[in-house]
Amino acid sequence: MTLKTSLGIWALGPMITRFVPVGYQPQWASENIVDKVGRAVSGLGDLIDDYEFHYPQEINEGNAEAIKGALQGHGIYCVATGLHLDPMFGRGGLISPDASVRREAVRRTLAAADMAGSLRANFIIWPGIEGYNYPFQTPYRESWTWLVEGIGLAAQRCKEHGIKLFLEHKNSEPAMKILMRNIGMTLHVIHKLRAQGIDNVQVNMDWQHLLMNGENLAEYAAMLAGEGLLGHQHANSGWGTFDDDNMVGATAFMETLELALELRRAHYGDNQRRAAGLRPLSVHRGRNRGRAPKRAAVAFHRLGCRTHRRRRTARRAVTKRCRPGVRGRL
Ligand SMILES: [Mn+2]
Repeated sequence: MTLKTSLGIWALGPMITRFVPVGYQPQWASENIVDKVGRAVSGLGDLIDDYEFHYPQEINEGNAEAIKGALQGHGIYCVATGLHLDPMFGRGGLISPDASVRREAVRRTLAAADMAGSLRANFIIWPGIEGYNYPFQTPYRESWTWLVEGIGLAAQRCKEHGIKLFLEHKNSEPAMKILMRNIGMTLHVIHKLRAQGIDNVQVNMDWQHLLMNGENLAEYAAMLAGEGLLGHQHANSGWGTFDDDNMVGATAFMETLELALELRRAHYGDNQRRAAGLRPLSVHRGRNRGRAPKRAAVAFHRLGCRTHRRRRTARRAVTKRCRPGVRGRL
């Protein structure tokens, strides 16, 4: 199994909560994204293979080249949609009842898919702002239609680029009731798109998003693998029903251990590598960590590999074979 890691660059932010809106590490609030990438790469070295960015807040047409330089040979595995980061979409983007807002959400989502395509990265839609906060707020029937339509357009654009679309579900926050809130609703969207002939969509399991739903990690990894839908992984953990985004296995350790076993049974890294020549596993750092937890998180999912040494050897081989343009630091 050839697992690779990627890090969501947003984890190196100011650690904002609604009680401390400047963040617990306010010194990073105004940090330039290129400097942030440099800080990540110099601090993490070969613990992390590749990186992930939101479009357009973190990566966009204006800074992509500078970011690539700062990555010093590390790749960009995924670009994620950033509608939830813009106040314009506070009442939904793809499902906004305002047609002009909806059009802008679709335009940006397709631009994000184009950015991913231009980088040979995959595209993640976590539709966290596509939901509602109150009863009687939402025309549910139309909202669901718009959601499936919008995701379908994005999937089609990804298909034209030859990349995958990963769908990531979560039940709440920032929208209190997110439409695509569990694994079943994610499969509903995927099957609606399959019926239209769109088959480049897989599930991005964000582990705490499953745990906070009471969804068992290993069961769904195995089920998705059986359907050819086991996509990218966002690895993290949490205490209960909130998205703590803690480091991997800090809680729910046994469930996470069982997941590691199922990923191995599914030949997870091998499948990914054959399918896309890219890296399947991401480690998200949440709010409360320093160097040691990062190392622990990375060490954890090496459990899925026979030895770290073999992994590194295999990784070098893959890099040489698949990505001759990448500097040979891996
Ligand atoms: Mn995630």
